[in-house]
Amino acid sequence: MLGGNMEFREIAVIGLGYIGLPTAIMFANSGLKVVGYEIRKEVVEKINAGKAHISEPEINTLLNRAIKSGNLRATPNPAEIKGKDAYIICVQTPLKAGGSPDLSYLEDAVDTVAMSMRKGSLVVIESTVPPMTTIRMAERIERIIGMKAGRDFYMVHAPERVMPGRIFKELVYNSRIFGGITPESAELAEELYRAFVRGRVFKTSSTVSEVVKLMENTFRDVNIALANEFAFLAHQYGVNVFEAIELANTHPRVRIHTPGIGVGGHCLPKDPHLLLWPAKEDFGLIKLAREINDSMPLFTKDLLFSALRELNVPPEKAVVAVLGLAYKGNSDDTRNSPALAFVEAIKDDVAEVRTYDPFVGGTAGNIEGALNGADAVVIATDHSVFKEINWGEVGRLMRTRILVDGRHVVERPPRGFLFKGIGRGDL
Ligand code: SAJ
Repeated sequence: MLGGNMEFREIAVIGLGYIGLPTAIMFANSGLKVVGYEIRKEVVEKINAGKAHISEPEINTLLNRAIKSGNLRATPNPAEIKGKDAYIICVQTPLKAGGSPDLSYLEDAVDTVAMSMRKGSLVVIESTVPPMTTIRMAERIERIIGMKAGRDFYMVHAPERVMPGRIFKELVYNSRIFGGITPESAELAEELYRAFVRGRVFKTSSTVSEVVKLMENTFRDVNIALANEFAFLAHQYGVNVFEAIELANTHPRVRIHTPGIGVGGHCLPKDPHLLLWPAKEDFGLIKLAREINDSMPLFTKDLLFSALRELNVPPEKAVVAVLGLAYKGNSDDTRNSPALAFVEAIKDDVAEVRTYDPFVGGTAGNIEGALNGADAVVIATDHSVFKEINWGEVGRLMRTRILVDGRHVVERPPRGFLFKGIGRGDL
């Protein structure tokens, strides 16, 4: 059945990662028949066994429900996604070494969809992409199957906006933007997503929707860079930047973000580059913000080394424990993590680096294992458990008691420690 009031019964989700899997689960638990297409065979096996390969609150319960209902199954076989009412593409769009977008995953996914879809199918791109990409992908499908976009099939950009840690709530209650290559495509997307979306829906063109998504993350990245510059100034003026930010944020029109060891994840470090990529001229502010945020692991290194100097610990003899490798608190996600960049920045200049992260495998078994005999401990991720550390107790295990806080986890410097913190110019 073509055009409006289309019934979406059977759909396919392409790419079962941090966005694709929760999205597939939501549609399946809303009564649609969902085939999840994923090239990683080991991920497919885990999912069909009801085990998620990513950590997110509620995910295993909701995945099991979807699998048990028979509404969701995963497959690495493209033959199993033929003739679906809709295809939702949730593949990664990383950057290449030089900073240009790598759209190869997206192009592969679009080609697979083109070879699988039928007349009247709706194709949704949830991946974050440079402006005008959805139109280019529609043209790509037209070239492959000779059907006309907007007449024989529909296409929309539907950016995800969810925050890891509360994905399932935000999938339902966040407002959504549907950018269609035609208004009808956007209408159809609303019909499809109303299966579980309760938030407000806004419809626009695909290029506006692409730009909006990139603006959202760039806005956050630039504001974090500003907060980091305030932290630099706080060290010069001898003030506690967090006290100053708290007070400034009491102003009705001020919302200063939180300075820290850096900006990680799959989105903020990359999206400003996607926004600027097709642009015809240079845009300094957005680029400078990226440079400032990328410099924060080195700023943290300077804090550490100034503490080692103060206590006459030669860096090349120093044992440094790093708490947290994930890019943000209570997550297992280490993509573009500033904590990893920090470890990389110090590892050749100190005697030993030990890491401890309760969410990430391959680190010390417990905090005691990381701190035993260490000269310095650096907090690189704001996991909630780190707020509970009894510094008096664990400090006794250390050779030298240096504490560097890269994530404003420690409110009051513990006694007996030389304490340094990003933005803590008051100490
Ligand atoms: N960070 C700071 N200071 C802050 C806020 C964050 O240093 O004030 C750091 C975090 O520690 C982390 C990085 O920035 O390393 C990014 O964390 P985040 O919590 O800002 O965002 P993500 O990447 O987990 O999710 C963002 C969200 N975008 C916005 O809030 C505008 C989310 O809504 C998007 O869906 C997601 O990007 C995405 O996938 O695009």
